[in-house]
Amino acid sequence: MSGPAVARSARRPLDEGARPTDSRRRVTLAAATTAHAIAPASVECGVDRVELAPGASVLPRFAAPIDALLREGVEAITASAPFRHMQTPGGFTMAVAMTNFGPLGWVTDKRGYRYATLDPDSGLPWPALPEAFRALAVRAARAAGFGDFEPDACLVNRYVPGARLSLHRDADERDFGQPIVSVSLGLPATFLFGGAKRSDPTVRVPLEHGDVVVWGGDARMRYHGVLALKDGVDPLFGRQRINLTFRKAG
Ligand code: MD3
Ligand code: FE
Repeated sequence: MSGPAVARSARRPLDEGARPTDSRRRVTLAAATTAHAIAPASVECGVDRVELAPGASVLPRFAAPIDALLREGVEAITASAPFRHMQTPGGFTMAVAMTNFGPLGWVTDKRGYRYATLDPDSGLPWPALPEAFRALAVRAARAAGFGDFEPDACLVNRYVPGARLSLHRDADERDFGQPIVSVSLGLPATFLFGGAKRSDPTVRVPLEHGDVVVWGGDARMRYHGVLALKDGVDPLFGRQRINLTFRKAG
């Protein structure tokens, strides 16, 4: 096996003062996975990047410089589209609470999984996606080699201690050629990254506050999930983890 697949240059994308990924964390991330070479695009734009597998890149702390703004944005939308625990088609209540931003929102109920233009709880359109959120996702996708990403959906997941997301694939979007950009905020979590089949082995990827992961290419349809959240207190988000997933769903 080759060494950790990481690269970093002096220029930072969002904030000159942002701290670099410490070397222990780079090694932890790289050791969790099979190391892969880094495409030149991310090196050119000066972004730390760890490639978990072909098509899957972690951008450690990429969102940290705008974390306060992201928290305010999430708080603002939940005033009009509150977090709720949706029902799976099989009749289970999800442990993760969800809401959405943008033209399309992911929903699940007894009828199945789908994207909807209206919030089923209010009958109103989902809150608009703030420009700073959209720009963050576009920049992250570009840094990972996906230059023409235009998200039309942002699913917001809230985990409290004990909440987990079982192994699944994201298959409700129209074009699987489009990546998914995920932003982790608040308490750390252990992400499970599997293979093409549910029964394939998984690797555990630690995700921390501010980490952005871009899932595209060969990684796009792999099984994945999140282990039960450990208790703790995040200085900005408190006793919870928020995950934003930006998608081109329609
Ligand atoms: C790997 N959310 O909302 S984001 C989901 O942390 C979801 O809340 C998790 O899985 C969370 O569907 C994980 C990371 C993620 C998103 C999409 C993927 C990983 C992925 C698509 C393919 C492979
Ligand atoms: Fe998913």
